[in-house]
Amino acid sequence: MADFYVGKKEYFPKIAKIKYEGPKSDNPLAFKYYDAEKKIGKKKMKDHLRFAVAYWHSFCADGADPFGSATHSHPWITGAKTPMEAADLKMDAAFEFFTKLGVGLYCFHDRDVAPEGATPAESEKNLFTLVAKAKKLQKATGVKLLWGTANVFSHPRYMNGAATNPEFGVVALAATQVKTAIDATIELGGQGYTFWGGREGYMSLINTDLKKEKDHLARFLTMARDYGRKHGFKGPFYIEPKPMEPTKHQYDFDSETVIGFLRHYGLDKDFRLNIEANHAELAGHEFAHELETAAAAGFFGSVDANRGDTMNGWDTDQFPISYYETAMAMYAILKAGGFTSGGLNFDAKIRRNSVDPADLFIAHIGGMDAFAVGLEIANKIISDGKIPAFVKKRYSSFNTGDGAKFDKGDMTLEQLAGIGAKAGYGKTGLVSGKQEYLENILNQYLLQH
Ligand code: XLS
Ligand code: CA
Ligand code: CA
Repeated sequence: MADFYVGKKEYFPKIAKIKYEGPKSDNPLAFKYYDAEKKIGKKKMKDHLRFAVAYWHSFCADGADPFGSATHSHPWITGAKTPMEAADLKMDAAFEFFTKLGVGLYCFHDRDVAPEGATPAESEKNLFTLVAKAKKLQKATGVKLLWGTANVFSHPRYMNGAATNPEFGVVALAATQVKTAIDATIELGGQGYTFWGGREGYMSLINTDLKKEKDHLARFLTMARDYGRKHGFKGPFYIEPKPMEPTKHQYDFDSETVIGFLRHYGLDKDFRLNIEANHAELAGHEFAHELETAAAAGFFGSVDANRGDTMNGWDTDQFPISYYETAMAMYAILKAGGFTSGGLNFDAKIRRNSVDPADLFIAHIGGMDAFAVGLEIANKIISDGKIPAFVKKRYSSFNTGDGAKFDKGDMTLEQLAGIGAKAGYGKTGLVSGKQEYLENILNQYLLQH
């Protein structure tokens, strides 16, 4: 097998397989920190990080924004005569990219991979033509599908939502897509299936029956779960929280909201969360907060790795670069036991003015390096032990005696109050949280890395 895959045509002829060259390298097309085979604790870096490439941003998006048209002219799109031919070339380009970058996983929406046809049956046929090709390429390259999903938000018919649409006919058409996308995911051995509630929310309460819409969302997810399980899909279904954009309010607002929703509707066994850094920020949370919240409730699943811009309030989907943020995220992920069927999917896009073919590689290299550093620092936090030991000690009054009884739920409020009354005020509570001390330790790890 060649070092990388090339279809009928090589799309990135000037770029060879990306290698690890170490922190001193000044080659923009080399990893400085991501050393796939390096062992961190018990696992190799590549097995800890489980990177995936997002088909939509990397091979479909063209740099257009609300103020201007496309700036990225992809040869795999411009060189085709029909949408199906374009889809075929695009898949060659995608697998060339995955294998040159050395990423073992990818994610897609149905419509990223194949165009919509004139009827639902034709759309299904289109998708399965490309699924057959993907199956061959996965086999030839060893690249696997992290998760599949359906785009039930871009087409105008979904302007009022998909599963939460006030019109039954649209809900049924969304089902045709979701059913087929689940079939495609199963056919490709996809390790998960994601629901991002694109337009599952409202623009205004004045025209919305909120309770009905949430009930319908749960009904739809339950049907999808039952269908997947009946057809042999064993992986997790993911909900990807996002508080707003495109709707003013999205029902899957943040981790805590989604966990409550899943429990309320009895979906907590089959669904986990796919947490995106930029969406956390839009919800007013740190990325690590969303990860810890999911993990604490047993809902940690997968990650969409990117970042927003702290100066503005929209979903800029930039490539991650902050070591501080990746360190805190990887610390949360390691504490949660690491990834099982999830991974780090680069739901990130190069900027509108990043028009060199190499920019797509450079952006991913930076993101992979940022998470490699994050992993090293997180591992250092755990192996050095100062920070975890501090946190452990901070709660040590619950380890023995009355504290332990309280912790186990073995006490009434009267008993608890009695203990407080007997002890009196004294200096109880005046213990330093040492936040700055701990932050300085983390900075030391970062700089000594
Ligand atoms: C959009 C979402 C989307 C999902 C997949 O904001 O991030 O790309 O990840 O539908
Ligand atoms: Ca996402
Ligand atoms: Ca996003």
